Amino acid sequence: MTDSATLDRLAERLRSAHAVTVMTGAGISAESGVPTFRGTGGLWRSYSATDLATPEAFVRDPRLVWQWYRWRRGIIGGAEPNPGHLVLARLEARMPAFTLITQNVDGLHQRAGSTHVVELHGNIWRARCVRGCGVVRDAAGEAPGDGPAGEQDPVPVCSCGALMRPDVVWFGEALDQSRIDLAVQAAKGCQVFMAIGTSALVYPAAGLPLVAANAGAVVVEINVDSTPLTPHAGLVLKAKAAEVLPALESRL
Ligand code: BV8
Ligand code: ZN
Repeated sequence: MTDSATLDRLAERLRSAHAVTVMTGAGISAESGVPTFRGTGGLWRSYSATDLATPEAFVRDPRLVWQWYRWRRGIIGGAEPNPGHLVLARLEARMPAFTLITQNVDGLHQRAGSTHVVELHGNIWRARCVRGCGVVRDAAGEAPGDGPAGEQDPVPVCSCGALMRPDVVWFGEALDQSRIDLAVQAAKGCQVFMAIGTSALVYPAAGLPLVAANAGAVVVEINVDSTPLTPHAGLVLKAKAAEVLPALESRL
């Protein structure tokens, strides 16, 4: 089936749907210049994300981990939401029930105007106390000199004296239960579930499209590549998100 025929089918399903759920991964931010995890540029120095995005890495070398997050903040801070993000924000405004679940910590969906966003893996622009004294600060509140005087790349310290860490979910860490519940509810309650720009390898997020399929929704995959989800998808668009989403919107 051509992409055009698939786009027509998808537009038809969206028009008749009451509830639509979208789950995004790093691929939707790729055209904003934010490196994906598995694509080229996904490596920082010689480290892969799974090396650094772990509690063990933070215990081992918190400064290195903060250097990595600051590097990513630098890239994300200089990036703009792309047409893919913008179409999803507009779809939210026009659909009766629309839930956007993201694995991304970049905050670009919110900058595009999306309001109903479930950030499964947290947000890079917040930091929280490792001791869990409840202090959560956004990057703006983080003074560059927020560590021993004059130290390059200081590790931010909480008012209780403990270290601050990025407010994201690391590998081996449990996701926030209330966010998982929201995501599962949205997957079970939709007629159309769109998985956009995700390699569908990281769990529990990668299980959500199948939750939707088992609840009777049509699963749509938008990705430049095939993934473990492709065989389970009812509609597949092998295309760039920022190119195909405006084409979809023009059909609605
Ligand atoms: C947990 C935040 C347990 C940090 C992230 C079941 C089976 C196997 C393994 C597991 C399992 N259950 C749990 C695990 C372990 C693990 C896991 O899934 N490992 C994988 C690697 C096998 N999961 C966990 O550890 C989770 N926690 O299970 O805890 C527990 C329970 C109770 C008590 C204690 C513990 C936590 C997972 C979350 C980790 N944090 N991020 C940070 O960002 O710094 S994950 C991070 O990686 C992202 O958030 C995202 O989820 C993932 C990357 O995936 P994608 O976003 O899809 O990006 P990727 O680069 O891989 O792919 C991009 C895709 O886009 C590609 O397909 C490409 O083709 C496409 N693309 C590129 N350009 C475009 C495009 N598509 C369209 N348009 C384009 N232009
Ligand atoms: Zn604290």
